[in-house]
This record gives sequence, structure tokens and C-alpha cells, in this order.
Amino acid sequence: MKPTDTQFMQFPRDFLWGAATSAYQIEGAADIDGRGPSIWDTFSRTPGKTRNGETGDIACEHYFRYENDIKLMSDLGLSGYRFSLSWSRVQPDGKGTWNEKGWDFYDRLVDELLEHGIRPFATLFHWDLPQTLQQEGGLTNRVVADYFANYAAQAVHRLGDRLASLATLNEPWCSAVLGHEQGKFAPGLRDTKLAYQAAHTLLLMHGKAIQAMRGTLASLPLGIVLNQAPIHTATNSEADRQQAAIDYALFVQWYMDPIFNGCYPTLGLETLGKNAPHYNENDFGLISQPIDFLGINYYTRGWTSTSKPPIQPPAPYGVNDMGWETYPEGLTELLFELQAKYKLPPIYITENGMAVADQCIDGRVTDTPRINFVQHHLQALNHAMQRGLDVRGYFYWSLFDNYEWDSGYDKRFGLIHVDYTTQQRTLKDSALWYRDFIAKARLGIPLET
Ligand code: IFM
Repeated sequence: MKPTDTQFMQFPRDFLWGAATSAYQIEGAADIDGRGPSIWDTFSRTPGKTRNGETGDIACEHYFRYENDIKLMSDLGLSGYRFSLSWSRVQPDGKGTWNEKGWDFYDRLVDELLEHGIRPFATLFHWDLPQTLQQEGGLTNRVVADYFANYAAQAVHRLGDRLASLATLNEPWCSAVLGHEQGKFAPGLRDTKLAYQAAHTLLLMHGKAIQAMRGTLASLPLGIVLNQAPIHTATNSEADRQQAAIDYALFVQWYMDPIFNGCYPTLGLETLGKNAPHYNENDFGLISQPIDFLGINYYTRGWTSTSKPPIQPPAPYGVNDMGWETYPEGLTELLFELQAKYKLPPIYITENGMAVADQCIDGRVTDTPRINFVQHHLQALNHAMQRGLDVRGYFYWSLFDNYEWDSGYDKRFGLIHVDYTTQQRTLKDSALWYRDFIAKARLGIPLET
């Protein structure tokens, strides 16, 4: 069945409907109230690294506008909000002194969410490592895992009693590979060996933080957020199939196997050879501690072609403004694949969304492609749930247009349009559609698509 065929979807009435953001992409207030710099401040302020040299210095000014932003979430009827903490806002050097004004912001944010009946889903690390730690080798230095565990325990101590859950990391593949192998993201390195050493430190950060947080508040649900995709081949050739297996091993299994099976995938280790990371066998005991949920971020399928020039995916549903193919069935396929391979905890779709070149004309944003995108992905998700996948919630990425890393402010993923000159927020048509969809889903009404 294709997700575009007409069918009815029905979600559990207590299914969590949310939207997601991250600290550096929305908060702004980069040098305010004692926040220390992160590697993203350094990277984005380095000429040539981001589109038009754009930075997150101001972004959506959410640091100052969070009350109004939460009011908008409430107008949409969201039951959950996923956000990240800026480590260097609460601990400017990533170790040592806490910044009380930083903690105070997250305290107020969480309280305000709860006052509006919105459950706070926090993430500790969404790529913005404190710059001071980069001077010590950053993610390639395993001592960072100890600093991170200390920060994690403090976050639980300060906020844990009011959070719905806490995730350790967002998309470690991006920090490791885009940041250390492809040079596209902070800290902008291009070295495969360092990338996989960073990936190992990230996994260790996850494991040590889980241990420290459990010791602080055993009842708080803990997990991790991974970006994943099924990998398809352009042809059925042996070369394409072999390469796809390698791509899958390094993209999906490299993170799933240590967490759920306590080891690295053999194919990944063989492929990396001398670029494989140094690690201690007992690291895996820490990394594979039980978690309470797995967050999955899904945007598009992976595509492998060894032909020269490579064969491009046919893209029957089109590509978005990032150049990413829309491929809703990939979400169902991914979930089935994971279910077959791992003993999974409950799942949340922690990110799913598309960039559209939206324009706000006379106070209206007609973003029909985004409505279709969400509808088709919810169909694909519902299909997997009907066949036994335990999925508890869906967070659209993103609540509002924001700083899209090296793409600056050019790419708009939001349900809410942001005019960066005036900071005016406008609900797009997709936001109004999502609001109505959530209202019906909550009443248990089957939704025709
Ligand atoms: O904006 C990012 C987010 O920070 C992490 N996941 C993918 C999104 C879209 O690129």
C-alpha cells in the first residue's frame, strides 16, 4: 500500500502530538546573561562557513519571546514540545561553574510549558559543544564524556522532576561525520579517523550520562535521538548492494548496535580499517545500558549508486527545498527493519518535516506541500503502528522557521513563519491543518486522508 492511497488513520487518543526545535537554532541571545560560546558560535562566525555568514546570534529571539511562543504552541493544541538545552548557557566552559541565569531560563521555560498543559521533552546535546572543550580536543577527547555526565546529572537535578523525558544526544552521526569528516558543520574538520573517534566519544557521553542521570532520578524516562533511514540501491548490481550494506552499517548500525547489542557492526569495523576508533571493551557496558525510549528522526530514504555518474533517485513525490527526496514509505520500512533487528523500547518520531520556500503574503502562508508531506508521513507511521510498532508520539520539525545551520535562514522548515526583520510569527496553513488534525485525533475520530 502506498501512503497516498485513501485510507483511514486512527491514533491512540493519548498519542503525543508535538513539534521540535533546538537551542542554537532558535534562542538567539548568544552573548547574553553569561552564556559561553559553543563550537557553533565559532564556526558560524568564521567567514565562508555558513550561507552569507549567517549565525544564530539572534535567530528567533526565543530566549526573550518564549512566553509568546508557548502561547502559540498552546493555540495549536500541542501536547508536547521537544527542545534542547544549550550546554554553554548553563555551564559556559562545559565544566566548572554553573551559570544560574542560564538554568533560570530553562526553569521558566519548563514551568511555562507545564502551565499550558504541554509536556517538556528535553535534549541535552544538539551539536553545540562548549567552545572551551574544543580547545581540549572536543569530541575526540573521551574526557568530554565525564564532563557531559556531570552536566546531565545537574540537568536532572534542576529540571528532572518536571520533564516528560530527557534525551542525551540529537543525531550523533551529524556531529561526528558532518562535523569531523565532511567539514560541513562545526567544528569543520575533514578527517575520517577523527570523525569515528568523535562518534565513539558521543556514544560514551550517552552511556555515562544515562548512568549519572539514573543515579539522580530513577523515574525520569531517558533515551537518545538518532537520524535514520532505510538505504535503497539504484540498481540490483553486486556493487550497489555491497555499498548499500556499508552505508547502512555506518549510518544506522554504527549507533544502534553499540546501544542495543553492545558492539560495533563487523562490516563497519572492516570498512573503516585503520580509521576505526580506539575504545575500551568495557565502554560498551556503559553504552548499552537500557533506555526507556528511542527517538527517531526521519526525513528521507538513503540512496546508494556506485555508477559513474551516480544514478539519482526517481523522486516520485518530489524533492524539498533542501534537495531531499520526499519518501514517506521509507518511514514504515525503517521501523519494520529496526523491529526485526533490535529489541526496541517505545519509539517517538522526534523529527520529521520539510523545507519549503514559503512566502508570507498578506498574512498568509499557503504551504500545501508541507500539509501533504505530514499527512503522508502520518499515514506511513500509522501503517507501522497498526502492524505492532510501539510508537508513542510524533514531533514535527520544526515548530517555527529557524537557523538551519550551514544553510543559515534560507531554509524554512516551520509550521510557523518567522519574519527575521520584525520577529513577527505567522501560523502557516500547515499549522492550522496540524491543529485541526490533532483536535480530531484526540477525540479518537478516524481521519480520512
Ligand atoms: O534542523 C535540523 C535539526 O537541527 C536536526 N535534524 C535535521 C533538521 C533539518 O535539517
